[in-house]
Amino acid sequence: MLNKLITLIVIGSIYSTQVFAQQNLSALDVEQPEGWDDELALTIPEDLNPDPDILEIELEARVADIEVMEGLTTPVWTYGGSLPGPLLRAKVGDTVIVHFRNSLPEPTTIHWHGLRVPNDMDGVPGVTQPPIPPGGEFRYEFVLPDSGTYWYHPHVNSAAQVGWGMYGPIVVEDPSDPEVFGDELVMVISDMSLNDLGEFLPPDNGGDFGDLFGREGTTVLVNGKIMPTLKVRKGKQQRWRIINASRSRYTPIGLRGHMMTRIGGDNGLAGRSESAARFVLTPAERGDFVFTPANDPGTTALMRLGSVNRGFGTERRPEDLMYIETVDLPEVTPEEIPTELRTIEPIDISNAIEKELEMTIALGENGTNSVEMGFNGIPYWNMQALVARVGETHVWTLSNNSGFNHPFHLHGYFFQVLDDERVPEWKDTVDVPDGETLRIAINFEGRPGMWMYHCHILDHARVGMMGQLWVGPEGFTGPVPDLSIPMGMD
Ligand SMILES: [Cu+2]
Repeated sequence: MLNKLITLIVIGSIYSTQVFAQQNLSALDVEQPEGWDDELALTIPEDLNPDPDILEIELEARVADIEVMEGLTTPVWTYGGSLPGPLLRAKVGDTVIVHFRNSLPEPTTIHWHGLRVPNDMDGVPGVTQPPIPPGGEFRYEFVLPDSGTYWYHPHVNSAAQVGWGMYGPIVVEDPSDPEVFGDELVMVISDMSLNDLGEFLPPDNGGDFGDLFGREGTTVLVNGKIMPTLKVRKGKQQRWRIINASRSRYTPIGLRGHMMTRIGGDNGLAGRSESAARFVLTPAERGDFVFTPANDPGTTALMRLGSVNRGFGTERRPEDLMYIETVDLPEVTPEEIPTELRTIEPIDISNAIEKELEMTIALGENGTNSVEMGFNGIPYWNMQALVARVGETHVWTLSNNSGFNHPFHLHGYFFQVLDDERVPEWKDTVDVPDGETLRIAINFEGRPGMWMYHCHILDHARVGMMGQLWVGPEGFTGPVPDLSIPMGMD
């Protein structure tokens, strides 16, 4: 009897020691669950250059048969045959060399969204380079000056080409990022317009209404997959770098019962972290989050894109996105995420030059029967370039009473939104909601040339909501080049 009691006490104490130990494990003491991100794996390109500071790859744009919907093949337009295109990962200061070949049936280019590249690497047809014809090649080479989450996509017939699958992620690492952010997962959210046979609907589906509302795809994808499963362990944090690569869809991110911690966005870490139940990403916008799994072990949750109203009649029901499976392992204690992340000095606007841009929609006006969008009432094919000079600081007032939200994107330069309510951060794409006015500050720190600005609802850009910015050399006083863009250069 006594022996039995002693045995029980010993077993009991071993058990409680184990439980105690597991309850005290912190997020950094354990690995992610086995195969946690297998279903979200991205293609990693072969680096042809032995120099650790150079990422040199071959990239071919081509049509590839991909099983997007189960049991059906879709002729997806791809970079390198994968959907999304390969993940370009490098660190701040590295050089990227891309030997690009166009094997598509129509011209294309690559625009490196958000990267502060030299002007001739910006990928805008007829502006910074000729369109690359079928069978043509182009060598892109640039240095990565800034950490952050970026992406690449065409700037030719981009509403259609992006809708057909032409996008890929870029991560520029900052080696000094704290380990407590967790293991990294890059998620490219996109959508495609497919029929029941897995075939693409026409890119101009819905005619004028499609242009006006922006075409949201029928099928939502994460890393090219419908409803993949991500495995998590309760308390074990993951760093989600999310890119919205949709041509028109806004993506509200969140999971029931969880607070998301946003640590950054377009151009690296924000000034401080912030928590909320959901964050909306516009097309082309990125979000950098720490996700702390809070569901009980052995349960699976459905993560959805929440409902969002981006203007008249656009509100949708929530859309299924992916499964979050919490594995059956004891929970661990999450790491503390710092609040202060980075010092972001406000741009000095005391001598700023002011510009005003109103985002406008004309319906059956301007002598046309169709939808025409623009800035200050002018579509891009009639627009003269805005002018700046290296060394200048500008404040642009972006106003919108068009009935729809528009995500404003500026090529080549980061900006700051002048709004004390917002977390300080660098951005290249920002939502301008209907009925609101936003002021952004830009410092033209270098890299003269012709740059673009446009709405990143690509259907809106195509029907005119796009313009050019000519950044002249420092102190330039000569005549400004006459620079409207021909139609079709979107
Ligand atoms: Cu728009």
